Amino acid sequence: MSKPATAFAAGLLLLAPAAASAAVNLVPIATANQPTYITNNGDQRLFIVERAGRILIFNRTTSTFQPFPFLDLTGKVVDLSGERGMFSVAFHPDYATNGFFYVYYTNTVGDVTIERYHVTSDPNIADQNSAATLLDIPHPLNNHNGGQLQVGPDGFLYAGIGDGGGANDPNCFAQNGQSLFGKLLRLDVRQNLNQAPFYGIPSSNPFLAPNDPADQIRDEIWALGLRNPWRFSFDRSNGDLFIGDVGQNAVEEVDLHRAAAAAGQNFGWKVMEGNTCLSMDGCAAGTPICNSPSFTFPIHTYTHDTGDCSITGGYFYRGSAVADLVGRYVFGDYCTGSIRTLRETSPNVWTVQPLVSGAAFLTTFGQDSAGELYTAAGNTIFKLAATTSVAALPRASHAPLLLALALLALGAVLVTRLRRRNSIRR
Ligand SMILES: [Ca+2]
Ligand SMILES: [Ca+2]
Repeated sequence: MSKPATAFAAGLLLLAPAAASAAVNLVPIATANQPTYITNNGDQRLFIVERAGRILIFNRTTSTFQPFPFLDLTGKVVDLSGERGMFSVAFHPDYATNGFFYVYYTNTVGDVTIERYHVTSDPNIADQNSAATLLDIPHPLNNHNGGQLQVGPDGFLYAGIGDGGGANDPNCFAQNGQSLFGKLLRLDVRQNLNQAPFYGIPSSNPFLAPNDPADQIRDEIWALGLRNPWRFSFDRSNGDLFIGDVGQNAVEEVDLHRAAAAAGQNFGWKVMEGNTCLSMDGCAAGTPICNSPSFTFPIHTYTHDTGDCSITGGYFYRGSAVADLVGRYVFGDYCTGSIRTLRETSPNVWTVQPLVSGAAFLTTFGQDSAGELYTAAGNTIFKLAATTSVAALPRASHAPLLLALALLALGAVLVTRLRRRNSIRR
């Protein structure tokens, strides 16, 4: 059950910046039940997706949740085995006039499902019965479900699909153009608004005929060669697309698809894990080999050597409240909760910097309408804030209260960690 954030709203310092890093704090603002995503629709509301199938609305101004979920699909998302659940929501580019939005979840038999719903006359309540299915992709294994939806600056709906699960992509789906697994899809949701499949193919998609005359690659595909793109996002300023692609056993990576780059990029999985040659087992003849120049290589990799295990991609910061984040891509690791930034210190050279030693089970980042960033770890939602906001707290007169709140918060985090040991590790 989600709770209003009264206990956390004081801007309590819980997690301190890592040594020699930027001045940023994670300020707890709310709790929810296994939040998997945080986003906005251009106003004060944060839309918080819970893994079990609810979308909650949290008002940033009042620091309270709406009393009822925006959407409750808990009846449709009943299988939470492995990494299954509901993962994101995105709003139609014409939402203001048509009220359509999209959700991505695994259904009762594990199929990757992308559906459209409609808001009611109450802007805080969606019509539960307005479902229209865009894609239903059978997915027998319960890991690598992908899960990100984003509307790009071009107004198209992008969806990140995992490689189909198991380990090491045994069927080489991510390199198979006839499979939607291991791909980034780009759909025109302004086409077929009132008829199945409720999307069309953008005329500029790279594998639409005549670019793909033998139709070897499905028309929906925008990019190939991803393992489990657990969070991708567009730089809201220039449209560059950053992808956090989860690795197998050794290497996590950040990929960049610049707005000006040619469409149809191949990010290399499973031929490569990061910059390492991995395997061609199960791949069809003609699949590019390791280090092929046809691959797009990551702008950053990191290993599991120090406890990190699974990247959680974030956002390129375009807010204003945290000066030290300006001009940086912010991302984290699910296991350690460490949050880091990447900055392009010279053309095509990206420099990593530790930002904050965060809380484990870091599932997602989110962005509000002003471009400020949030993250979720365990059941707690944090705002990334400048340290000055904490320094301004009335420490002297409220020190006992703050200490009590800190102990409560710490206890909640520890309980959360224990409960979530086996939940949605990717
Ligand atoms: Ca095609
Ligand atoms: Ca790759």
